[in-house]
Amino acid sequence: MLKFADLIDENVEEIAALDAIDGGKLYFFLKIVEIPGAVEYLRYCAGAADKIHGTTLKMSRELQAYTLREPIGVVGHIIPWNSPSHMFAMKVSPALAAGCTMVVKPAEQTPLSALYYAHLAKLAGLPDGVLNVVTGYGSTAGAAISSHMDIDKVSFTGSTEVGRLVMQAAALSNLKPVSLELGGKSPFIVFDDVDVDQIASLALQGTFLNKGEICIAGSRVFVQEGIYDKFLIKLVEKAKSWVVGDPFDPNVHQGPQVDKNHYERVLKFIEIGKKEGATLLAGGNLSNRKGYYIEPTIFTDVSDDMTIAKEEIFGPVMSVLKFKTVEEVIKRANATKYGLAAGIMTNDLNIANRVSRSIRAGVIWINCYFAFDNDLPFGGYKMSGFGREMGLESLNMYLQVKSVATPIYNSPW
Ligand code: TXE
Repeated sequence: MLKFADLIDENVEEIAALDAIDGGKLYFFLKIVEIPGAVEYLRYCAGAADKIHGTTLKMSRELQAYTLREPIGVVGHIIPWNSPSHMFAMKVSPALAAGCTMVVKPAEQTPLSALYYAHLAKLAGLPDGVLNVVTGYGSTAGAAISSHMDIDKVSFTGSTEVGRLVMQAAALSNLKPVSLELGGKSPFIVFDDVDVDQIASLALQGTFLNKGEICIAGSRVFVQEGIYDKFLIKLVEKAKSWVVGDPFDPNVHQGPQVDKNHYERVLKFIEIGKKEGATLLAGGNLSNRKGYYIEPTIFTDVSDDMTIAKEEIFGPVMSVLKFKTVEEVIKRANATKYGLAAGIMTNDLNIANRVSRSIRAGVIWINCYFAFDNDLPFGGYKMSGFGREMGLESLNMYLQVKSVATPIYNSPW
């Protein structure tokens, strides 16, 4: 695994170029942040590989017993297109450390880096058959994995609709355990006491990073009424300097959407936002360059029941919502079928503590957003799925616990 990590480091420019070409992701972000982060997680899991063990149990009867933690078996990883390298590492690293073999199916939109990783894994000396990459469409290759009788576990990241199909196929085949990381509509809550300039920048990143194609995007921005107008002015000012263009240009903040289908889907949401009566404060237009570019778009006067406030758009579209009290914002932030992440921006410790415990989401960021770390478990509540990736928690998804017991005095039971 460490050799595999070194080889990825050595080829980072080529892999970054593949993900940029395939997905329209920013080349420099891939090269400097995303792929090095993926490699670090591979190393983190490699470090855990020889420290997996069970426990000796103190039994209530005259039995000696212990647990073994064994690899779960053959794992199927079905991954999406929005962060191909990060997703690959997040799924493959703990499964390798746990001692599993696996079949990885990258998304049909972005299969290139996964194939390159398979090639590097072979060069690193991983035995044949341990890490297999199979490209193909979801309804064929993906469905073959989730319904396969010889696959022991499926780890899926993608849409909530397909997550349901994966779980159904697992239930109808061999009842393999499933972990699902699905969509989100995360609240980014801004209280009156913050530094408006700083938090407006963070809010912008929270929605528009990776052109909004990110499951934890904080695209429901709740702003407390005392700073609402000031905050909007800052947001618009910053959105104007957000550069959309060629993902290989180091000065660009946002590349094109992944493909035509998705581009049209995002545009449809912008139209729905206008029709349902939200105010288009910034963006909303196509960029005048050729390709699937969309301007960073900000809607205000958004109410909780509007489609743009409820559905995951997965594009550069922010909804700004005004609130008055802590109680009110907790209720409204939780009024969603999703529960992946939340951002709480305040210098008031009591508010931060109270809101972080009241929001039903798997990751809460206080005065930061997208603050990932190898050690930080990541996963959803509600219809954002279940199971935890990253951290040492992720190993548990790929391990079985076996209990072994024997009488202490050799007396038959
Ligand atoms: O995802 P799909 P799509 C959300 C986001 C996006 C929407 C649609 O809102 O706009 O989903 O994206 C494989 N059996 N997210 O349609 O189809 C597919 O080949 C087994 C959030 O691209 O869920 C791909 O490898 N597998 C998200 C993977 O599932 C199937 C990331 C994801 O594709 C399958 C992506 C089937 N029947 C989209 N059908 C996140 N949580 O980060 C498809 N697949």
